[in-house]
Parts: sequence; C-alpha cells; structure tokens
Amino acid sequence: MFRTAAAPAALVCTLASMSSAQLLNPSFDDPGFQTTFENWDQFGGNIFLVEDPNYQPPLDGTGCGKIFGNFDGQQQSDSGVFQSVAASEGDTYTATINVLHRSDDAMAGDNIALLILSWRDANGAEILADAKTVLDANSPLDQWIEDSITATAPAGTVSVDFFVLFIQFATDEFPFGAPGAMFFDKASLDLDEPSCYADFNGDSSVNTQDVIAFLNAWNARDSTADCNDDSSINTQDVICFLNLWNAGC
Ligand SMILES: [Ca+2]
Ligand SMILES: [Ca+2]
Ligand SMILES: [Ca+2]
Repeated sequence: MFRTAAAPAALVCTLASMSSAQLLNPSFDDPGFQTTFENWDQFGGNIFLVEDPNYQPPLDGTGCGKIFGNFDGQQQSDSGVFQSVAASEGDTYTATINVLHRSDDAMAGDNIALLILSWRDANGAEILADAKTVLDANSPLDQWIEDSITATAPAGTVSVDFFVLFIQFATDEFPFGAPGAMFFDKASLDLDEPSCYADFNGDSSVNTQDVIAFLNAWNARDSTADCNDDSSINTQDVICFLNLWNAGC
C-alpha cells in the first residue's frame, strides 16, 4: 500500500508501456487516506470498502466497493468514485467495471449505476463523455456482471476521468430516494493497441519479411491477404499492401 500523491503520472507512463493498464488500485482493495479507496476521488455519500467475505465476497482481490444513495429527498442524488489518467486524442480505450446488486438490497425504482469515460482538455474541462448503464432494477441479482465501453479520445484530449457513478432517484413511491446498493470491483482501462497491417507478420517492425509474409498469404489466397477488404484476393490487394508497407506504421 502506498500513499504518495505525486507518483501517479510517472507510474501511469511506466504501466502503459508495459501492460497498457491505466488505472491505479483498479480492484479497490487498498483503502485511501482521505477517500474510501486509494487513488480514487469520490463525491456524494455512502461509499464503502467491503472487506468481509462472509457478507459479500469480492470478485477480485481482498475487497470491493459499495455505494448506496443519500436518501436526502433530492429528485436526483449522485454518488461515485473516479480516477483521472493521462490520455491522448485519437487513442482508443476500453473501460471495464464489474457490478452486482444483492437480492437483500436490490436496486429499486429508477436507480441506476453508470460507467462513464469523461474526456478532458488541458484545462480539465469535459470535452465529451461516453456513458453506459451497468446496473439498474432489472439487472440480474446476486451475480457479478462485467460491462465495458470502448471509445476513442476526441480532439483536444489530454486526460480521461474513469467514473463509477451511482444515481439515486426520488419518486412518488420513494420520496426520499429509491433503495438499493451497488457493489463494484475489478475496473480496468486499457489502451487498445492499434493494429498495423503493414506489419504483416506482427513482429512490431516493418521490413521485407512482411512483404514475403504477405505474398505467401496472397499466393495461398488466405483471407488475411484481402488488404482492401472487398472479399476477393487479387492484384489490387498487392497494390494496397505495398502502399501501406511504403507508408510504414
Ligand atoms: Ca477487489
Ligand atoms: Ca513485421
Ligand atoms: Ca481484396
């Protein structure tokens, strides 16, 4: 467990080049000093680290998160955790979270949980957000549900906030807010490796070996040689490949 506040930027770069893992404390196992989870900011209320497997076993590691609403009578009451990581425009990321609600404390009414990627500019302002509902009153009970978003960072992106958001709504039936808790565990944010067709043999460099590999596949009428993706293998695909090969990766 570490509590250094200054380390993340350098650490993220190291991790990104090694494994493309972007989040710190992604399994919510490490408690924070002033927040519930190390490395995660939070807002709203009733955010807990559950470390009692007799109550709720985590999906991964030694603990999982739990959020329920404020029951403050507001029409909409938001609670959540988020983590900001460096991101670059044009890069494609896949964000994943696992969530669960229990039959003894099920999401009710209009309550929902969302996974959100909030793309930020150099001033920290949101450019765009990609969001997906990952839990609501209709979700299966008592089982971990994995959900993910794949999205590309818009122009001007320098960072992205990974949000796990719980929204409690008040209704006529539940004037102080609908009951129900969400549990969450095992988040990930991965940079999708861009595929490079010119590196035909996939060894991360583009050289004459790739021409040979392509021509072998082309001679064999292998579907991987359909460079222009028109479902036939012909000389157009050789031209297509050589153009990409000249351009490099
Ligand atoms: Ca965990
Ligand atoms: Ca190659
Ligand atoms: Ca073709």
